[in-house]
Amino acid sequence: MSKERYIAAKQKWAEKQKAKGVTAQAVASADRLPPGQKLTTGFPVLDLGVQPEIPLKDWTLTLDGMIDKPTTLSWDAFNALPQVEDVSDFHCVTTWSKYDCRWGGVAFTTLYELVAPQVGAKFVYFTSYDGYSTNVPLEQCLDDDVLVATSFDGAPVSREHGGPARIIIPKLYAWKGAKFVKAITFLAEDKLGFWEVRGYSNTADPWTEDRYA
Ligand SMILES: Nc1nc2c(c(=O)[nH]1)N[C@H]1C(S)=C(S)[C@@H](COP(=O)(O)O)O[C@H]1N2
Ligand SMILES: [Mo]
Repeated sequence: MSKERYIAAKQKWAEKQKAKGVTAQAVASADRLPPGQKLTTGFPVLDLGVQPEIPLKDWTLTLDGMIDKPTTLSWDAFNALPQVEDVSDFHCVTTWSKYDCRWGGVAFTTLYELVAPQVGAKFVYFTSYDGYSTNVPLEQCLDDDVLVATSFDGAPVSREHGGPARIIIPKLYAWKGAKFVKAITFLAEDKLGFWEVRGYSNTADPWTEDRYA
């Protein structure tokens, strides 16, 4: 992954923030809803039946694998990193979508810069405190709207929605975003996560109804 790619993502992020401020888009166009989805105004909770309770003093985020600077961040160290906010739509494979989710936290690109991935790193594997996991190509994690989110609508991400910290990748079905995230591992080869080994699509594109493999 090139330095240029990383810089381009950061630049795009800055331009976007400047253009829109932090306000949500006011009008939903008809094609904003991916095929087969229904808009919800609530916020359903999807989990494995466990909502782990992680006291902030015990919370850590480990970054490992094919990186030059492996690290484990405490809650304070994580929150000392530059903070961003992004408003995005959320699409669950079970056919509900939610518009204008205002997430705050640390941009994936910030972590990317911090850990210095090696050239051979092509995939990212996320591990969670509830035993969940999921996998995403590194390239897709470098888009400007990919966050490790610690806030939703200006308040801490609740335990049911994946607090203290969860991954947000708006362009993919939401199972690709690990709640209760504990580790981010950089890999040369793809490694299927929890749902991916259970028949969900590995690519998870809502716009092509890429739901199941
Ligand atoms: N750790 C963990 N992350 C997870 C899940 C899970 O069960 N455990 N479910 C996924 C699925 S299928 C969806 S749709 C979203 C749901 O997020 P929500 O509960 O905040 O709506 O989280 C994703 N991330
Ligand atoms: Mo989901």
